[in-house]
Amino acid sequence: MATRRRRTAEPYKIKMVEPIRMKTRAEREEAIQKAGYNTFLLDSADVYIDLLTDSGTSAMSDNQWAGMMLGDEAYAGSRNWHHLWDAVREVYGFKYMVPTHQGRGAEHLISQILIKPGDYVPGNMYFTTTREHQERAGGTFVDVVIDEAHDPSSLHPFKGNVDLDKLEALIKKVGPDRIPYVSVAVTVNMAGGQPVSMANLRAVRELCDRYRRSDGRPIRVMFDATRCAENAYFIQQREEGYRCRSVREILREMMSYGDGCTMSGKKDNLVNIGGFAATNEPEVYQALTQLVVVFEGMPSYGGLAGRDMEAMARGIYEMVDDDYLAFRVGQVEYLGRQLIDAGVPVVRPIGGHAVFLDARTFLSHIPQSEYPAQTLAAALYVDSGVRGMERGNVSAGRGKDGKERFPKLELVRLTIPRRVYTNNHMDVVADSVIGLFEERETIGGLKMVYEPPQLRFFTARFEPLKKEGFWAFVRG
Ligand code: PLI
Repeated sequence: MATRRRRTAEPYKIKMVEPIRMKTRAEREEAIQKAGYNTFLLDSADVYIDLLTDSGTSAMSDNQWAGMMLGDEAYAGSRNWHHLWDAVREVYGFKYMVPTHQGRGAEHLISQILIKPGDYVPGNMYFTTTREHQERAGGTFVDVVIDEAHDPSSLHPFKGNVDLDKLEALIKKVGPDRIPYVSVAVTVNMAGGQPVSMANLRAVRELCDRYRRSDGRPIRVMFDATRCAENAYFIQQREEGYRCRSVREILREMMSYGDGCTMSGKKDNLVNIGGFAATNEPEVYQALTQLVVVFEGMPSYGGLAGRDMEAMARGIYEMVDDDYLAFRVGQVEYLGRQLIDAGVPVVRPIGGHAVFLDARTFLSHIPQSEYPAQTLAAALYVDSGVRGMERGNVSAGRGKDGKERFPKLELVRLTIPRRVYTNNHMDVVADSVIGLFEERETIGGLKMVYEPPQLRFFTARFEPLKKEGFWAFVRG
Protein backbone atom coordinates (compact mmCIF):
# COMPACT_ATOMS: atom_id res chain seq x y z
CA MET A 1 0.00 0.00 0.00
CA ALA A 2 1.39 3.42 -0.97
CA THR A 3 2.04 5.70 1.99
CA ARG A 4 0.58 9.19 1.75
CA ARG A 5 3.19 11.92 2.08
CA ARG A 6 2.71 13.82 5.32
CA ARG A 7 2.66 17.57 5.03
CA THR A 8 4.43 19.83 7.50
CA ALA A 9 3.37 23.25 8.72
CA GLU A 10 4.91 26.45 10.03
CA PRO A 11 7.02 25.70 13.14
CA TYR A 12 5.27 28.51 15.04
CA LYS A 13 1.79 29.79 15.78
CA ILE A 14 0.58 33.34 15.30
CA LYS A 15 0.12 35.54 18.38
CA MET A 16 -0.40 38.95 16.82
CA VAL A 17 -1.76 40.02 13.44
CA GLU A 18 -1.34 43.09 11.26
CA PRO A 19 -4.28 43.79 8.91
CA ILE A 20 -3.55 44.28 5.22
CA ARG A 21 -5.92 45.28 2.42
CA MET A 22 -5.70 45.23 -1.34
CA LYS A 23 -6.38 48.66 -2.83
CA THR A 24 -8.58 48.95 -5.90
CA ARG A 25 -7.15 48.70 -9.37
CA ALA A 26 -7.68 52.44 -9.95
CA GLU A 27 -5.87 53.27 -6.68
CA ARG A 28 -2.97 51.00 -7.63
CA GLU A 29 -2.63 52.61 -11.05
CA GLU A 30 -2.52 56.03 -9.43
CA ALA A 31 -0.01 54.86 -6.82
CA ILE A 32 2.44 53.43 -9.35
CA GLN A 33 2.29 56.59 -11.46
CA LYS A 34 2.97 58.70 -8.36
CA ALA A 35 5.90 56.41 -7.53
CA GLY A 36 7.47 56.93 -10.98
CA TYR A 37 6.95 53.21 -11.77
CA ASN A 38 9.54 52.40 -9.11
CA THR A 39 8.27 49.96 -6.48
CA PHE A 40 10.82 51.37 -3.99
CA LEU A 41 8.85 54.63 -4.05
CA LEU A 42 5.43 53.13 -3.26
CA ASP A 43 3.92 53.77 0.14
CA SER A 44 3.61 50.64 2.23
CA ALA A 45 -0.10 51.44 2.77
CA ASP A 46 -0.63 51.01 -1.00
CA VAL A 47 0.89 47.50 -0.98
CA TYR A 48 -1.06 44.30 -0.34
CA ILE A 49 1.67 41.65 -0.16
CA ASP A 50 5.09 43.20 0.29
CA LEU A 51 7.85 41.14 -1.30
CA LEU A 52 10.17 44.10 -1.87
CA THR A 53 12.75 42.67 0.46
CA ASP A 54 13.49 40.22 3.24
CA SER A 55 15.58 42.95 4.87
CA GLY A 56 14.29 44.20 8.20
CA THR A 57 10.87 42.75 7.44
CA SER A 58 10.98 39.62 9.62
CA ALA A 59 8.47 38.86 12.34
CA MET A 60 10.32 38.63 15.64
CA SER A 61 9.55 35.82 18.09
CA ASP A 62 7.98 36.25 21.53
CA ASN A 63 11.45 35.53 22.93
CA GLN A 64 12.95 38.40 20.93
CA TRP A 65 10.15 40.77 21.97
CA ALA A 66 10.69 39.76 25.59
CA GLY A 67 14.37 40.59 25.11
CA MET A 68 13.42 44.06 23.85
CA MET A 69 12.10 44.80 27.34
CA LEU A 70 15.48 43.95 28.81
CA GLY A 71 17.37 46.62 26.92
CA ASP A 72 20.23 48.10 28.92
CA GLU A 73 20.35 51.57 27.38
CA ALA A 74 23.68 52.56 28.90
CA TYR A 75 25.86 54.65 26.61
CA ALA A 76 28.77 52.26 27.11
CA GLY A 77 29.23 48.62 28.02
CA SER A 78 25.57 47.59 27.79
CA ARG A 79 24.91 44.01 28.91
CA ASN A 80 23.05 43.42 25.62
CA TRP A 81 26.31 44.12 23.79
CA HIS A 82 27.89 41.27 25.78
CA HIS A 83 24.97 39.00 24.85
CA LEU A 84 25.42 39.92 21.19
CA TRP A 85 29.13 39.28 21.34
CA ASP A 86 28.52 35.88 23.03
CA ALA A 87 26.08 34.96 20.24
CA VAL A 88 28.55 35.95 17.52
CA ARG A 89 31.34 33.94 19.20
CA GLU A 90 29.18 30.87 19.81
CA VAL A 91 27.26 30.70 16.54
CA TYR A 92 29.71 32.21 14.01
CA GLY A 93 32.94 31.55 15.88
CA PHE A 94 34.58 34.96 15.29
CA LYS A 95 36.64 36.41 18.12
CA TYR A 96 35.85 40.11 17.82
CA MET A 97 32.90 42.13 16.64
CA VAL A 98 31.51 45.64 16.57
CA PRO A 99 27.79 46.29 16.13
CA THR A 100 26.69 48.61 13.31
CA HIS A 101 23.35 50.16 12.46
CA GLN A 102 22.94 47.70 9.56
CA GLY A 103 24.98 45.74 7.03
CA ARG A 104 26.24 48.63 4.96
CA GLY A 105 27.61 50.27 8.11
CA ALA A 106 29.81 47.20 8.56
CA GLU A 107 30.75 47.22 4.86
CA HIS A 108 31.78 50.85 5.14
CA LEU A 109 34.09 50.16 8.11
CA ILE A 110 35.66 47.00 6.69
CA SER A 111 36.18 48.57 3.24
CA GLN A 112 37.79 51.71 4.69
CA ILE A 113 40.08 49.66 6.94
CA LEU A 114 41.23 46.98 4.53
CA ILE A 115 41.06 48.46 1.01
CA LYS A 116 43.66 50.89 -0.39
CA PRO A 117 43.29 52.85 -3.63
CA GLY A 118 44.38 50.63 -6.52
CA ASP A 119 43.38 47.38 -4.79
CA TYR A 120 41.21 44.68 -6.34
CA VAL A 121 38.41 42.97 -4.46
CA PRO A 122 37.35 39.67 -6.00
CA GLY A 123 33.87 38.52 -5.07
CA ASN A 124 31.26 35.92 -5.99
CA MET A 125 29.07 38.44 -7.81
CA TYR A 126 28.50 42.00 -6.76
CA PHE A 127 26.00 43.29 -4.27
CA THR A 128 24.93 46.92 -4.68
CA THR A 129 26.01 48.42 -1.34
CA THR A 130 29.01 46.11 -0.95
CA ARG A 131 30.53 47.12 -4.29
CA GLU A 132 29.72 50.78 -3.67
CA HIS A 133 31.73 50.75 -0.43
CA GLN A 134 34.59 48.79 -1.99
CA GLU A 135 34.81 51.31 -4.83
CA ARG A 136 34.50 54.33 -2.55
CA ALA A 137 37.53 53.01 -0.67
CA GLY A 138 39.46 52.96 -3.97
CA GLY A 139 39.08 49.28 -4.84
CA THR A 140 37.93 47.65 -8.05
CA PHE A 141 35.43 44.85 -7.69
CA VAL A 142 36.17 41.78 -9.84
CA ASP A 143 33.46 39.18 -10.35
CA VAL A 144 34.86 35.66 -9.78
CA VAL A 145 31.63 33.72 -9.43
CA ILE A 146 31.23 30.59 -11.59
CA ASP A 147 29.66 31.19 -15.02
CA GLU A 148 26.57 29.17 -14.08
CA ALA A 149 25.56 31.96 -11.67
CA HIS A 150 24.83 34.20 -14.65
CA ASP A 151 22.64 31.60 -16.33
CA PRO A 152 19.08 31.58 -14.92
CA SER A 153 18.40 28.10 -16.28
CA SER A 154 21.52 26.32 -14.98
CA LEU A 155 20.58 23.76 -12.32
CA HIS A 156 23.99 23.77 -10.61
CA PRO A 157 23.26 23.09 -6.90
CA PHE A 158 25.84 25.65 -5.72
CA LYS A 159 25.60 28.48 -8.19
CA GLY A 160 27.20 30.86 -5.70
CA ASN A 161 30.56 29.07 -5.87
CA VAL A 162 33.74 31.01 -6.47
CA ASP A 163 35.44 30.12 -9.75
CA LEU A 164 38.88 29.15 -8.46
CA ASP A 165 40.51 29.59 -11.86
CA LYS A 166 39.18 33.14 -12.20
CA LEU A 167 40.34 33.92 -8.67
CA GLU A 168 43.80 32.47 -9.17
CA ALA A 169 44.18 34.26 -12.52
CA LEU A 170 43.44 37.59 -10.80
CA ILE A 171 45.88 36.85 -7.97
CA LYS A 172 48.60 36.03 -10.50
CA LYS A 173 47.79 39.11 -12.58
CA VAL A 174 47.78 41.77 -9.86
CA GLY A 175 49.69 39.99 -7.07
CA PRO A 176 48.50 39.15 -3.52
CA ASP A 177 49.49 42.56 -2.14
CA ARG A 178 46.78 44.26 -4.17
CA ILE A 179 44.07 41.91 -2.94
CA PRO A 180 43.08 42.90 0.60
CA TYR A 181 40.51 40.14 0.79
CA VAL A 182 38.26 37.86 -1.20
CA SER A 183 34.66 38.84 -0.60
CA VAL A 184 32.52 35.71 -0.32
CA ALA A 185 28.77 36.13 -0.05
CA VAL A 186 26.76 33.26 1.43
CA THR A 187 24.20 33.03 -0.18
CA VAL A 188 24.59 35.15 -3.34
CA ASN A 189 21.69 37.57 -3.42
CA MET A 190 22.05 38.89 -6.97
CA ALA A 191 22.41 35.38 -8.43
CA GLY A 192 19.06 34.43 -6.95
CA GLY A 193 19.89 33.54 -3.35
CA GLN A 194 22.20 30.76 -4.54
CA PRO A 195 24.46 28.96 -2.05
CA VAL A 196 28.18 28.25 -1.92
CA SER A 197 29.29 24.69 -1.14
CA MET A 198 31.52 23.78 1.78
CA ALA A 199 33.99 22.19 -0.62
CA ASN A 200 34.25 25.50 -2.46
CA LEU A 201 34.74 27.50 0.74
CA ARG A 202 37.49 25.11 1.79
CA ALA A 203 39.14 25.44 -1.62
CA VAL A 204 38.98 29.25 -1.52
CA ARG A 205 40.68 29.16 1.87
CA GLU A 206 43.40 26.84 0.60
CA LEU A 207 44.01 29.01 -2.45
CA CYS A 208 44.25 32.16 -0.34
CA ASP A 209 46.64 30.40 2.06
CA ARG A 210 48.95 29.53 -0.83
CA TYR A 211 49.40 33.14 -1.90
CA ARG A 212 51.15 35.10 0.84
CA ARG A 213 51.28 38.85 0.90
CA SER A 214 54.64 40.59 1.48
CA ASP A 215 53.75 41.01 5.17
CA GLY A 216 53.68 37.21 5.33
CA ARG A 217 49.95 36.81 5.86
CA PRO A 218 47.72 34.90 3.48
CA ILE A 219 45.04 36.70 1.47
CA ARG A 220 42.05 37.23 3.72
CA VAL A 221 38.64 35.71 3.15
CA MET A 222 35.86 38.00 4.34
CA PHE A 223 32.31 36.71 4.31
CA ASP A 224 29.23 38.69 3.54
CA ALA A 225 27.37 36.47 5.99
CA THR A 226 24.00 38.16 5.51
CA ARG A 227 22.15 34.94 4.61
CA CYS A 228 24.69 32.46 6.02
CA ALA A 229 22.15 30.25 7.84
CA GLU A 230 20.15 29.74 4.65
CA ASN A 231 23.41 28.82 2.91
CA ALA A 232 24.20 26.33 5.69
CA TYR A 233 20.75 24.77 5.23
CA PHE A 234 21.41 24.23 1.50
CA ILE A 235 24.73 22.54 2.37
CA GLN A 236 22.87 20.24 4.76
CA GLN A 237 20.34 19.34 2.07
CA ARG A 238 22.59 19.16 -0.99
CA GLU A 239 26.19 18.38 -0.10
CA GLU A 240 27.45 14.91 0.59
CA GLY A 241 28.51 14.32 4.17
CA TYR A 242 26.37 17.04 5.75
CA ARG A 243 22.90 15.45 5.86
CA CYS A 244 23.29 14.42 9.50
CA ARG A 245 24.96 17.62 10.69
CA SER A 246 22.97 20.45 12.24
CA VAL A 247 22.81 23.82 10.52
CA ARG A 248 24.54 25.27 13.54
CA GLU A 249 27.52 22.95 13.16
CA ILE A 250 27.64 23.54 9.42
CA LEU A 251 27.65 27.30 9.87
CA ARG A 252 30.57 27.10 12.30
CA GLU A 253 32.57 25.11 9.77
CA MET A 254 31.71 27.58 6.98
CA MET A 255 32.83 30.56 9.02
CA SER A 256 36.05 28.77 10.06
CA TYR A 257 37.31 29.26 6.50
CA GLY A 258 37.09 33.05 6.81
CA ASP A 259 38.95 35.79 8.68
CA GLY A 260 35.86 37.80 9.47
CA CYS A 261 32.55 38.95 8.09
CA THR A 262 30.13 41.75 7.55
CA MET A 263 26.56 41.01 8.54
CA SER A 264 23.24 42.61 7.87
CA GLY A 265 21.27 41.43 10.90
CA LYS A 266 18.11 42.48 9.07
CA LYS A 267 18.03 39.19 7.18
CA ASP A 268 19.05 35.90 8.78
CA ASN A 269 19.37 37.41 12.27
CA LEU A 270 15.59 37.99 12.25
CA VAL A 271 15.61 41.61 13.39
CA ASN A 272 14.22 44.82 11.93
CA ILE A 273 17.46 46.76 12.31
CA GLY A 274 21.10 45.98 13.08
CA GLY A 275 24.31 44.49 11.79
CA PHE A 276 27.91 43.88 12.77
CA ALA A 277 31.45 43.49 11.53
CA ALA A 278 33.45 40.57 12.92
CA THR A 279 37.09 39.58 12.68
CA ASN A 280 39.61 37.16 14.14
CA GLU A 281 42.45 39.69 13.86
CA PRO A 282 43.19 41.91 16.88
CA GLU A 283 44.63 44.70 14.67
CA VAL A 284 41.55 44.78 12.48
CA TYR A 285 39.36 44.87 15.59
CA GLN A 286 41.35 47.79 16.92
CA ALA A 287 40.90 49.66 13.64
CA LEU A 288 37.17 48.87 13.77
CA THR A 289 36.89 50.35 17.27
CA GLN A 290 38.64 53.50 16.01
CA LEU A 291 36.40 53.99 12.99
CA VAL A 292 33.08 52.87 14.44
CA VAL A 293 33.06 55.80 16.87
CA VAL A 294 33.24 58.22 13.95
CA PHE A 295 30.45 56.76 11.85
CA GLU A 296 28.21 54.57 14.02
CA GLY A 297 28.74 55.06 17.76
CA MET A 298 30.70 53.54 20.63
CA PRO A 299 32.16 50.07 19.90
CA SER A 300 29.65 48.73 22.42
CA TYR A 301 26.56 49.90 20.54
CA GLY A 302 27.49 50.92 16.99
CA GLY A 303 24.30 52.82 16.27
CA LEU A 304 21.98 50.35 17.96
CA ALA A 305 19.84 50.59 21.08
CA GLY A 306 20.56 48.02 23.77
CA ARG A 307 17.15 46.44 23.09
CA ASP A 308 17.98 46.02 19.39
CA MET A 309 21.24 44.26 20.25
CA GLU A 310 19.33 41.92 22.56
CA ALA A 311 16.80 41.07 19.84
CA MET A 312 19.65 40.40 17.42
CA ALA A 313 21.51 38.20 19.93
CA ARG A 314 18.36 36.10 20.40
CA GLY A 315 17.68 36.07 16.65
CA ILE A 316 21.16 34.63 16.02
CA TYR A 317 20.33 31.54 18.06
CA GLU A 318 16.90 31.22 16.41
CA MET A 319 18.24 31.48 12.86
CA VAL A 320 20.14 28.18 13.15
CA ASP A 321 17.07 26.15 14.15
CA ASP A 322 16.77 23.34 11.60
CA ASP A 323 12.94 23.24 11.63
CA TYR A 324 12.67 26.98 11.12
CA LEU A 325 15.03 26.86 8.14
CA ALA A 326 13.26 23.88 6.58
CA PHE A 327 10.01 25.84 6.62
CA ARG A 328 11.61 29.11 5.60
CA VAL A 329 13.45 27.80 2.57
CA GLY A 330 10.54 25.43 1.87
CA GLN A 331 8.10 28.35 1.62
CA VAL A 332 10.25 30.06 -1.00
CA GLU A 333 10.38 26.76 -2.90
CA TYR A 334 6.57 26.42 -2.56
CA LEU A 335 6.04 29.68 -4.46
CA GLY A 336 8.77 28.92 -6.99
CA ARG A 337 7.42 25.45 -7.72
CA GLN A 338 3.98 26.83 -8.66
CA LEU A 339 5.57 29.23 -11.13
CA ILE A 340 7.83 26.56 -12.63
CA ASP A 341 4.87 24.22 -13.06
CA ALA A 342 3.01 26.99 -14.95
CA GLY A 343 5.98 27.53 -17.29
CA VAL A 344 6.93 30.97 -15.89
CA PRO A 345 10.67 31.62 -16.43
CA VAL A 346 12.40 31.86 -13.04
CA VAL A 347 15.97 31.52 -11.82
CA ARG A 348 16.64 27.90 -10.98
CA PRO A 349 17.21 26.24 -8.62
CA ILE A 350 14.92 28.33 -6.41
CA GLY A 351 17.12 30.25 -3.94
CA GLY A 352 16.94 30.72 -0.19
CA HIS A 353 15.20 34.05 0.28
CA ALA A 354 13.37 34.85 -2.92
CA VAL A 355 11.93 33.69 -6.19
CA PHE A 356 13.53 35.60 -9.07
CA LEU A 357 11.49 36.06 -12.24
CA ASP A 358 13.61 36.01 -15.38
CA ALA A 359 12.23 39.24 -16.86
CA ARG A 360 14.40 39.04 -19.95
CA THR A 361 12.63 35.82 -21.01
CA PHE A 362 9.26 36.77 -19.46
CA LEU A 363 9.11 40.03 -21.46
CA SER A 364 11.32 38.95 -24.35
CA HIS A 365 9.73 41.60 -26.60
CA ILE A 366 11.13 44.42 -24.39
CA PRO A 367 14.85 45.24 -24.95
CA GLN A 368 17.06 45.60 -21.87
CA SER A 369 17.40 49.34 -22.59
CA GLU A 370 13.67 49.60 -21.82
CA TYR A 371 14.06 47.95 -18.42
CA PRO A 372 12.01 44.75 -18.64
CA ALA A 373 12.51 43.91 -14.94
CA GLN A 374 11.48 47.39 -13.80
CA THR A 375 8.45 47.08 -16.10
CA LEU A 376 7.46 43.67 -14.79
CA ALA A 377 7.74 44.77 -11.15
CA ALA A 378 5.46 47.74 -11.88
CA ALA A 379 2.98 45.58 -13.79
CA LEU A 380 2.81 43.02 -10.99
CA TYR A 381 2.00 45.74 -8.50
CA VAL A 382 -0.78 47.12 -10.69
CA ASP A 383 -2.18 43.64 -11.21
CA SER A 384 -2.43 42.51 -7.59
CA GLY A 385 -0.82 44.96 -5.17
CA VAL A 386 2.18 42.62 -4.82
CA ARG A 387 5.42 44.56 -4.51
CA GLY A 388 8.59 42.99 -5.90
CA MET A 389 11.94 44.56 -6.74
CA GLU A 390 13.94 45.14 -9.92
CA ARG A 391 17.30 43.38 -9.94
CA GLY A 392 18.58 44.00 -13.45
CA ASN A 393 19.85 46.87 -15.56
CA VAL A 394 18.61 49.58 -13.21
CA SER A 395 20.24 47.96 -10.14
CA ALA A 396 23.50 47.28 -12.00
CA GLY A 397 23.90 51.02 -12.69
CA ARG A 398 26.68 52.46 -14.84
CA GLY A 399 30.32 51.40 -15.10
CA LYS A 400 33.33 53.71 -14.72
CA ASP A 401 32.91 54.56 -18.45
CA GLY A 402 29.46 55.99 -17.70
CA LYS A 403 27.69 53.35 -19.76
CA GLU A 404 24.87 51.15 -18.50
CA ARG A 405 26.17 47.72 -17.51
CA PHE A 406 23.40 45.60 -19.13
CA PRO A 407 23.90 42.61 -16.79
CA LYS A 408 23.14 39.09 -18.00
CA LEU A 409 20.58 38.69 -15.25
CA GLU A 410 17.52 40.89 -15.68
CA LEU A 411 15.35 39.81 -12.78
CA VAL A 412 12.37 40.70 -10.61
CA ARG A 413 12.86 39.54 -7.07
CA LEU A 414 9.89 38.31 -5.07
CA THR A 415 11.51 38.30 -1.66
CA ILE A 416 9.83 36.41 1.13
CA PRO A 417 10.02 38.05 4.57
CA ARG A 418 10.79 35.58 7.36
CA ARG A 419 7.84 34.23 9.39
CA VAL A 420 5.48 36.92 7.99
CA TYR A 421 3.24 35.47 5.26
CA THR A 422 1.42 32.15 4.98
CA ASN A 423 1.33 29.87 1.98
CA ASN A 424 -2.10 31.36 1.09
CA HIS A 425 -0.30 34.62 0.41
CA MET A 426 2.12 32.70 -1.79
CA ASP A 427 -0.87 31.33 -3.76
CA VAL A 428 -2.17 34.87 -4.41
CA VAL A 429 1.25 35.90 -5.69
CA ALA A 430 1.49 32.84 -7.93
CA ASP A 431 -1.95 33.50 -9.45
CA SER A 432 -1.00 37.08 -10.30
CA VAL A 433 2.39 36.22 -11.83
CA ILE A 434 0.90 33.38 -13.88
CA GLY A 435 -1.92 35.67 -15.09
CA LEU A 436 0.58 38.31 -16.20
CA PHE A 437 2.67 35.69 -17.94
CA GLU A 438 -0.34 34.65 -19.98
CA GLU A 439 -0.82 38.26 -21.11
CA ARG A 440 2.83 39.24 -21.29
CA GLU A 441 2.77 40.51 -24.89
CA THR A 442 0.44 43.34 -23.91
CA ILE A 443 3.02 44.88 -21.53
CA GLY A 444 5.21 47.72 -22.88
CA GLY A 445 8.59 49.06 -21.66
CA LEU A 446 9.71 52.10 -19.66
CA LYS A 447 12.10 55.01 -20.06
CA MET A 448 14.08 56.51 -17.18
CA VAL A 449 13.21 60.15 -16.55
CA TYR A 450 15.21 60.74 -13.33
CA GLU A 451 18.51 59.05 -12.56
CA PRO A 452 20.40 59.66 -9.31
CA PRO A 453 24.20 59.27 -9.52
CA GLN A 454 24.60 56.41 -7.00
CA LEU A 455 22.51 53.32 -6.26
CA ARG A 456 20.01 54.62 -8.76
CA PHE A 457 17.47 51.84 -8.33
CA PHE A 458 16.34 53.25 -4.97
CA THR A 459 14.99 56.56 -6.28
CA ALA A 460 15.04 56.53 -10.10
CA ARG A 461 11.78 57.49 -11.83
CA PHE A 462 10.30 56.11 -15.02
CA GLU A 463 7.51 56.69 -17.52
CA PRO A 464 5.90 54.23 -19.89
CA LEU A 465 7.21 54.50 -23.43
CA LYS A 466 3.70 53.93 -24.71
CA LYS A 467 1.12 54.66 -22.09
CA GLU A 468 -1.58 52.51 -23.68
CA GLY A 469 1.00 49.75 -24.01
CA PHE A 470 1.79 49.66 -20.31
CA TRP A 471 -1.83 49.59 -19.24
CA ALA A 472 -3.02 47.20 -21.91
CA PHE A 473 -2.66 44.14 -19.71
CA VAL A 474 -5.77 45.10 -17.71
CA ARG A 475 -7.49 42.09 -16.19
CA GLY A 476 -10.67 42.30 -14.13
O1 PLI B 1 20.64 46.64 4.03
P1 PLI B 1 21.84 46.50 4.90
O2 PLI B 1 22.68 47.72 4.93
O3 PLI B 1 21.52 45.98 6.26
O4 PLI B 1 22.73 45.32 4.25
C1 PLI B 1 23.39 45.45 3.03
C2 PLI B 1 23.50 44.12 2.35
C3 PLI B 1 24.70 43.50 2.28
N1 PLI B 1 24.85 42.30 1.67
C4 PLI B 1 23.80 41.64 1.10
C5 PLI B 1 24.04 40.33 0.45
C6 PLI B 1 22.55 42.21 1.15
O5 PLI B 1 21.54 41.55 0.61
C7 PLI B 1 22.37 43.50 1.78
C8 PLI B 1 21.13 44.15 1.77
N2 PLI B 1 20.15 43.69 1.06
C9 PLI B 1 18.96 44.25 0.85
C10 PLI B 1 18.54 45.54 1.42
C11 PLI B 1 18.04 43.51 0.03
O6 PLI B 1 16.89 43.94 -0.13
O7 PLI B 1 18.45 42.44 -0.47
